[in-house]
Amino acid sequence: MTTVRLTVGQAVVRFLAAQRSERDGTQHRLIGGCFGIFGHGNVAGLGQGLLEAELEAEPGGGLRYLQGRNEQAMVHAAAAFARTRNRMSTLACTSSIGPGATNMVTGAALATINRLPVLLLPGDVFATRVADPVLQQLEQPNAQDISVNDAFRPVSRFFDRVWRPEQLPSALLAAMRVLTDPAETGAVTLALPQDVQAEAYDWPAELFRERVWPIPRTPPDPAAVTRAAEMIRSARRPLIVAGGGVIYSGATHAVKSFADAFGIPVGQTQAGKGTMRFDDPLCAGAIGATGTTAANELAARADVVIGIGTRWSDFTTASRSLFAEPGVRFVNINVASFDAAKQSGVAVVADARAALDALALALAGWTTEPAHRARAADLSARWQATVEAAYTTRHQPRPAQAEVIGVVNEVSADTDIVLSAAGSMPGDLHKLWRTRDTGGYHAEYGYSCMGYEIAGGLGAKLAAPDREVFVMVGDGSYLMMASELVTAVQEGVKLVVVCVDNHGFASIGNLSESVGSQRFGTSYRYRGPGGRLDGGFLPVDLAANAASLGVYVLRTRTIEEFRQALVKARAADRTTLVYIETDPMAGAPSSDAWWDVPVAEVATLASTRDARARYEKAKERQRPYL
Ligand SMILES: Cc1ncc(C[n+]2csc(CCOP(=O)(O)OP(=O)(O)O)c2C)c(N)n1
Ligand SMILES: [Mg+2]
Repeated sequence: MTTVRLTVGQAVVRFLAAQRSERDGTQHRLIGGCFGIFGHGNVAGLGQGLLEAELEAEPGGGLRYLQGRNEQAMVHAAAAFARTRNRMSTLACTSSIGPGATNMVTGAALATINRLPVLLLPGDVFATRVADPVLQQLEQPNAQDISVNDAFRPVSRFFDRVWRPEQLPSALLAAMRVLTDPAETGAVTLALPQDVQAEAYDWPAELFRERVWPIPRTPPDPAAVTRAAEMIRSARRPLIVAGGGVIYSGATHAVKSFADAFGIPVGQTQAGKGTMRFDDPLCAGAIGATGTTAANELAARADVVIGIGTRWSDFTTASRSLFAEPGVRFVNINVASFDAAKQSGVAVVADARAALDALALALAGWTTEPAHRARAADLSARWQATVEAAYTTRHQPRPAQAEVIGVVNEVSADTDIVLSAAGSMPGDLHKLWRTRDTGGYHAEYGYSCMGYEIAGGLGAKLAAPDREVFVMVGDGSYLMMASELVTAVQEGVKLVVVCVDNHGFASIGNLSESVGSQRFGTSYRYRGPGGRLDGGFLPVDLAANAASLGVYVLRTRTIEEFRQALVKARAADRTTLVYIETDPMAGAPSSDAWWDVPVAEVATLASTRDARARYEKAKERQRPYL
């Protein structure tokens, strides 16, 4: 057997550079690069391996190193990269031990919830223990084989710790399998003790050959298709709910022809919003708590709901209050049996495109009544009028966020990407964004993690350099993590960042008010004379902050100024932040749907008691789907 003598760090890098994914006959590099922040836990291992690879690589080969500012942000960027590449490629992230590693835990949870592949390589404590406790080691007196990296276990789809070099091949192969399994994918964590990373071993040369990981289009069980077709044929007012699985499968055309052929309107979850053009007569737009009145009215009366690639989050089902028809039943097309079994649905465990093709054959000759299509088209047209009005309210003195969204929609080209994650922005975008292209809408709403926006924008742009990326970020999210602006500047990766400043956590302010908590603790104010946080607004200058990081900044006040600045930002050749203040009280049009946020059952405050009464009333509409 031919062997190659390399350290574990060098071997990991060489292995990752040789992995490919394949679907529908097209191959991709599986690992597009490696983000890293070095410390004693990885500088001499993976860090040294990445350096050698960079020095030895042919152009376009090796494993490109990207320098991060914050380990959490590196993982967000990797997740956004994977999402933009439809999970065919992702990035690796290497960190030191201790805080560098645990900074990645939040990113791991985000990736796993959103079913996005990311490869995490945290450094770990000494395997040999000779020098224990190493700097940053958390010692468990009762278990010496535990380190902080065990915190990755519950948030990863695969976790392994490589205590000995001999374990590396099996760890790497298992990691690639999970990254490329559409049903299992998520965060994959290989914890690498810092001494092991630098240790040499004679690896079989075979380990480093190019490997192709096929991403399957799992066909459905014919009996499941028959059951699903029977249920759909019995429907009079069916509705499709398209989730992220539609997009990852590349099934948007399949959904469109299925909807057209059988006359079934399509509501979309946050992850599924790229599925259909906004002006398609059967596109009912966003569904659920942040949905359109069109999709939500169709949902309220639907007798059969066909979920495709959705995990049925509470935002989608309006906390199980949305589907109100007494006999409503579900068909679930999903690669993961876990999701396919939800809502007591007929489970069709399969790739979305493969399942729709099979189901279309089984439904041949059937269609809904013309009145159903007409009603869907009518409701959607009415919602589009609502959107138009929200885009053009001309709210004074500061504009409404909906107007900002309208301008971004107007200035962006069809294939540009709009990206958001937390605050009022993703909900408003879900309702109001006029989707024109698959992949043009990127809201991270599985974890809805403040701080994802800029890091995610970086990942999306790295994955799609030919598309403009509009990062929509609130002041709260900006303050939580704007660090990757520096990485964007460093890499010459151009983002358009729209920073919407409403002086605090407006979304939570509104939520707080609705649960009777009077917007407590949600705006950015000084402590006032009475000892409460009700003084004047804080003098935070986020535009100056961005400029200090090397970003080109355009400050705007009116919506007209904003439009002009945005045109300029889109044409610019470097990362540009457009700053605008909006009115936190000017909300988007209502979805008429509910979201279950429990209200205090006893309270001295009248506002809370009133909210509790409303809450108890709303809960009456909630039901299990059994
Ligand atoms: C990491 C994290 N912490 C807390 C929350 C809860 N949360 C959701 S939105 C929000 C406020 C966001 O403020 P901002 O970015 O200014 O957006 P706005 O609500 O003002 O639109 C908070 C605190 C969260 N989603 N993520
Ligand atoms: Mg805000």
